[in-house]
Amino acid sequence: MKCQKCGQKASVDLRRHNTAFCAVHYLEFFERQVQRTIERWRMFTPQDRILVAVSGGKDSLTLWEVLLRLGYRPTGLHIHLGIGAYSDLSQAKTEAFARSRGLSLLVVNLEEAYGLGVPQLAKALRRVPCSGCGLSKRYITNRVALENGFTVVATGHNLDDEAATLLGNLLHWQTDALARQSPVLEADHPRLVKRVKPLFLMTEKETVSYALLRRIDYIPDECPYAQGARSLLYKDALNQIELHSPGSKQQLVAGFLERLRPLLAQADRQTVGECQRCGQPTTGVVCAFCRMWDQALKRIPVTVRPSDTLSPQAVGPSQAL
Ligand code: Q46
Ligand code: ZN
Ligand code: ZN
Repeated sequence: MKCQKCGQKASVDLRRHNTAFCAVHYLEFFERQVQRTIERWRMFTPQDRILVAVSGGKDSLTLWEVLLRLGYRPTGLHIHLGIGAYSDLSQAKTEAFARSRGLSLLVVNLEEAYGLGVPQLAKALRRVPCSGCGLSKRYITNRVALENGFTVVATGHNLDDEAATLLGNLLHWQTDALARQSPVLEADHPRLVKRVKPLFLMTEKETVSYALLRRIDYIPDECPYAQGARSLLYKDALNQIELHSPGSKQQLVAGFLERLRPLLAQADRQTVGECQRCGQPTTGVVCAFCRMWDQALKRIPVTVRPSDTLSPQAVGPSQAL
């Protein structure tokens, strides 16, 4: 196949767009698509203070790279989850990326801040690791963003992630989760920071192609707990459909956002107050994060108690407000 732009040999074949590009024009295409998504969904402007949640994997490092190349100056936030060698390597890759580009990075260590890493937390809660992990990541990113003056949090979720989450939510009729599934979650409370997903229209394969062509050194291994997660089953099923009908994943996600989500979001209006314990937004009296840690620390008592303010460790140059 030949590049649609210059006629040279194509490096990336995009069946769902019925086109192909050489390396140079693919990188250009990818960055232009992300910029369009940011503008079309009014995610942020160059005046915003952007905090990118960076795991050290291909999606989040790609997002950081693209935002930089588009002229934004985002700061990274890495959360060390305490998942053995996987977490150590994830942090090392993230720090190396930040250092190589002179970027500011904040690091929070879950175990140091709260007393337990993800595996011990799961054991204490007697739940799958992803449930405590996901809740902790959402809580910590919001809190760090809020306490450090960021106006928006950007995460690296891609189209495959969004389509798999949507399929899972539909299969189990999780209407609350469906109402909140969006590439842009506005800050509808003063202690909530807006959250956006600028890569939500780029597939996993497209993101990997970008990362490889830009020689981004990401952690190639998946989290050990990702194996066996339901989301992988949904991703496989969606890949089968996409193979026979290119463009299906985007149709599913875009159709949902256009037709169904507005109705669900209208019906889901809840009053958000502040957690009595930590002050973070919640629809209850005490937030889900504080309740979860209360429950875990009852079973595995540790000396560290959730602190009033999180003090992330700064790596690299700091960004003035
Ligand atoms: S890091 Fe955490 Fe993921 Fe690992 S424990 Fe599950 S949620 S799989 S993105
Ligand atoms: Zn070309
Ligand atoms: Zn709380």
